[in-house]
Amino acid sequence: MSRLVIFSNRVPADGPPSGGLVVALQSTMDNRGGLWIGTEPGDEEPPDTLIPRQGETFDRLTMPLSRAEHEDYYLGYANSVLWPMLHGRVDLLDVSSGQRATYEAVNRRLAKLARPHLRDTDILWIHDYHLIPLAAALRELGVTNPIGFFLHTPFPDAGSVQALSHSDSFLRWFAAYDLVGLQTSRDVARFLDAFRSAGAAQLISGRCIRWQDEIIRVGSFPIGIDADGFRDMAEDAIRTQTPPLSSHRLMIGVDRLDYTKGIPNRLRGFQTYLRDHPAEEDRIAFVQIAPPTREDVGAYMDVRRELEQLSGEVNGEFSDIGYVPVQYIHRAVARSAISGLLRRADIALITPLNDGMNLVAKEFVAAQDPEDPGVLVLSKFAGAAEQLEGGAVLINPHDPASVADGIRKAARMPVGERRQRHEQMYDILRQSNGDWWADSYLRALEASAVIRISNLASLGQGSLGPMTSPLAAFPGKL
Ligand code: ADQ
Repeated sequence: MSRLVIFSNRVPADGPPSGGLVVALQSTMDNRGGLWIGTEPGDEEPPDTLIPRQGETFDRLTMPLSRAEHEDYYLGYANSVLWPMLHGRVDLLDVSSGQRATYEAVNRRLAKLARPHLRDTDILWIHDYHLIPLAAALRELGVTNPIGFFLHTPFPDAGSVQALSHSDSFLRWFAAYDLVGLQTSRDVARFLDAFRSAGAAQLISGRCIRWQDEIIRVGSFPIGIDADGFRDMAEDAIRTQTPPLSSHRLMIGVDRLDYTKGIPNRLRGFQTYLRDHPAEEDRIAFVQIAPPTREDVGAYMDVRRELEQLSGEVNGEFSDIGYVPVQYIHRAVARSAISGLLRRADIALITPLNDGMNLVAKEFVAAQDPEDPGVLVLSKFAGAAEQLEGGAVLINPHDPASVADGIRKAARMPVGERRQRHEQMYDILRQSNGDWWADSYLRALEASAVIRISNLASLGQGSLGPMTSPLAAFPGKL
């Protein structure tokens, strides 16, 4: 088996994983071994070399970033331009051309420093929006290995891509990959449509496009979790943890505190629910865990303020002796404690405005007691909705009445229906778990690379008609 080399912005430390990308990839690397390369914040003058980091099951190398690189590459271009753009929040774009140059320069420096550590037989798998130009930089250095890319965020609509002043170079970065992996088939349709909208695109198949003399392959590979492992952790957790002291039904939200996660929207939806259902027996205690992330970026401070104000407002309006409607925990909570809380919860309220997948939705389903499962209330804009739409209660996070209606439906759902919905979702999680995700992606990557190496040119031949919109397959859904 070829050695797998993963690239991502951060390299995980030894110990329990945190964050969606690491949660999903670490078990693959624990089982298969290999090399994981990333960056880390460094000093004013970081060494121009990769530093080995401690780790047991696989090797790790990091490239320390200078303070200026961290500011312009990580906080700047990646998190203040690409992250909002990829989530369709072009109103939050903070474009400064210097930042883009640093973003490309960091990718080129990483390619140069990684190059001597690569073997001819390695398979390279690059992750997420921080490192999109890395394959192009590696190819410039003569790397011919299979190189795949996986985007953990949604792929945006063509209009958002065009809000970048260099949208053609953004699209071109993807052309250096043998395979671009996205979370959902809707993302694939948007990806193809972005090339169509940029002009001179021809669809070779539903998964392959010719654009400005480049062949680009794409596929949807919904990221999965180890459902049985998470269920076991949740069972252990409730045996050892003290239960919360509330006699009310428990509803839970778990997110990084990010404006894409729609946390203020869910509080407004909960507020609407409480206004519409004043009876004692309809009360629900809502626990929202939202630790800080990216606090140096302005938009994150705004959402924190809004959330603090809204939870105070809801508690002011509805608190009673023995009842506090909202408990907002603004710190990281251990994964095992989260699994126990998810298991205890009667409802999970997951309302992102836009989300690549949302692993918490899957973790909630995995954590449930199959005999008495809780109900997943899920935004239709989470990637997870594509797989879980038959079992979850889907809502529109922009409409407080829709959120409130989802909560009411979940709170009143009879046990028979809860069991049947849970069973359906759990089966899907088991079939498409984290190992399946990585294996199916890597198999497809190897197949794509074989085609590129053996016969790239002939694929683009033949008479291909003008491309129609791939989004036509998603009527009313976009
Ligand atoms: P994230 O935006 O980080 O991931 P998510 O998919 O929900 O979002 O994954 C978060 C992971 O971190 C989960 O395993 C969760 O349990 C954990 N986590 C979340 N909040 C936590 C908290 N308060 N304390 C401790 N742990 C917490 C990105 C994309 C997602 C995509 C993933 C994986 O934005 O759309 O699903 O990558 O591809």
